[in-house]
Amino acid sequence: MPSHPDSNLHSNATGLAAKTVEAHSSEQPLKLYSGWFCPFVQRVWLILEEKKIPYQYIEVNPYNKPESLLKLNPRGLVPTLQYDKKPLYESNVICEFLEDAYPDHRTKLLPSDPYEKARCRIWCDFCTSRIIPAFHRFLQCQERGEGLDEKRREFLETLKEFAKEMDGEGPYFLGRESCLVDFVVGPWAVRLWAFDHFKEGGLGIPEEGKGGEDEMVWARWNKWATAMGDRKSVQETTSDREHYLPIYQRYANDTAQSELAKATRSGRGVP
Ligand SMILES: N[C@@H](CCC(=O)N[C@@H](CS)C(=O)NCC(=O)O)C(=O)O
Repeated sequence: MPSHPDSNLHSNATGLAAKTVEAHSSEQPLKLYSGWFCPFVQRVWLILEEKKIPYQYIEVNPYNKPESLLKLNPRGLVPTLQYDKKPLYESNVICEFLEDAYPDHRTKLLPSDPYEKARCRIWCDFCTSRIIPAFHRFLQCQERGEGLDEKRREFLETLKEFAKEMDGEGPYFLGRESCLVDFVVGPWAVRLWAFDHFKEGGLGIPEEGKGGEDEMVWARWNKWATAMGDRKSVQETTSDREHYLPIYQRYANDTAQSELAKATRSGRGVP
């Protein structure tokens, strides 16, 4: 079988993320099987860092799956967690698990009010079921002009819908304190540079003062995105941009179309 094109991607985290990896290289009962480049991993990684939970970081390439990963997760996806010698996977599930399993570790991720908690889960789901698919349809669009504009519009609509749900003041989704929703959506927000880099016309969020009737919504989005980009945990789990470039380059041209379709059908993500 031909090897997956991402099987030879850069082998390890770089920049500030490399320092975080280094700080978590010693043996711990809680193990994170990770790919440095993966936004689903970053969700979990952010929460481990935010909550200061002791963990061991183990870098694997999920496109060249080692036996150690397959033993824990037969689908061989990252993130995979080993907890008390037992496996756990699916980033959203792991994030909530960490909240439940380490109750004394603050930051608290979900409000105790049942309605607010459920509302947070709706917006976590919105990220997975609406924002991420629209992100990929836009990144992979091979058309130019109207075809590309339509995918851009569709993606920006999901961001606006999300921004309208945020607390008015912010900067985070629920207000002054960050919550699960911020960490579930954040990894894609800090990858938006890929559109300016690879797509004609760029990401297309209007500049300040040029948002027309959406001016306030974009101002709120920008406040949130800036707060996320500035957050220590986000910076310390992000590698140097030059190593993400070849991955997104591949997804932004047509060579990865069929992989994305296959991955989406089987519930897998792509970087
Ligand atoms: N639904 C999974 C998606 C995880 C995922 O797709 N990770 C990618 C890397 S970004 C992966 O492991 N891909 C390997 C493969 O597709 O075989 C989650 O939320 O954890």
